[in-house]
Amino acid sequence: MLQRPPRVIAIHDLSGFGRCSLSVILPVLSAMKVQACPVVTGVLSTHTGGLGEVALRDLTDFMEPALEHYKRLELEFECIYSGWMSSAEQIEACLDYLAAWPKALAVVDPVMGDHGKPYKTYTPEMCSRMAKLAAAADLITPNLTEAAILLGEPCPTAPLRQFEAKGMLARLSEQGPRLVTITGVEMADGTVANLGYDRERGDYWRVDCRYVPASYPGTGDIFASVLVGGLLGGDSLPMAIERATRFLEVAVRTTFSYGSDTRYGVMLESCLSFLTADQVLDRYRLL
Ligand code: PXL
Repeated sequence: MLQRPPRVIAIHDLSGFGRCSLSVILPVLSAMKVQACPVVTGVLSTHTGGLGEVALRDLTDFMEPALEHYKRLELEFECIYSGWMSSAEQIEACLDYLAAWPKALAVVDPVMGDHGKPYKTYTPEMCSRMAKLAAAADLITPNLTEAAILLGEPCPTAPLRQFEAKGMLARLSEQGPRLVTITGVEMADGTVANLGYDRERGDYWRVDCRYVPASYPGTGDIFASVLVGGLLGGDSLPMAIERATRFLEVAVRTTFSYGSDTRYGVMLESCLSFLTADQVLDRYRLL
């Protein structure tokens, strides 16, 4: 038995304003009793989603020396969890982190885009390297846009039927990861769902989301962080997906009720205590 909280290397950017990446990942993992050790890929004034010209410091040259230091310290980590990258070389450097702790749960959130298109700073080269990194992961957590980019397919514009959703999950898993989730999938039955697939068990899962007519940056980061915290705390995959979905519902609905500027992200500060409350997780179902 571990005599300390599980430890995660979190390889993400730090955006000062807009509630995404490490600004939300660190509080979520801490609240879930997981020690998050950030390796910062870049420092930004804000996220790149509609707040104008950002100030950005790329930290590609920080990643390798930080890795070497952790190796010298012979630190153990139970999980390596990566997200937004500021250069193609950084995506490559993540592979060195995965290789250094081969037994750690390798979680790649292939942050590349949303709403059918790549983010401003993501070049085609970065997207193809991200596909290589995703192939080396145990678990990937794309949204529907990122899932399509990883598969080299056009982003679906129509709601997905059950067999189409299962096909996407299976094709993503064939690229390497044993566990796959896809967030924010509009299903043909009229609901938006977060989906999961466990290749070893052969099980497909869905957790339906209560609809809110607004979309906020950082929700993918929160989803993946709660998923990581849940899995490291002993959740099954569908339980962890439901935990993340329920938490985001509270955060999104709270924020929506205040009518805040969507670009400012969700009001995590007001909702964090929901993460530590006991919950009955029984609303996941087979896809
Ligand atoms: O939430 C994903 C994300 C992370 N980091 C930065 C971003 C975004 C999405 O826009 O711009 C800098």
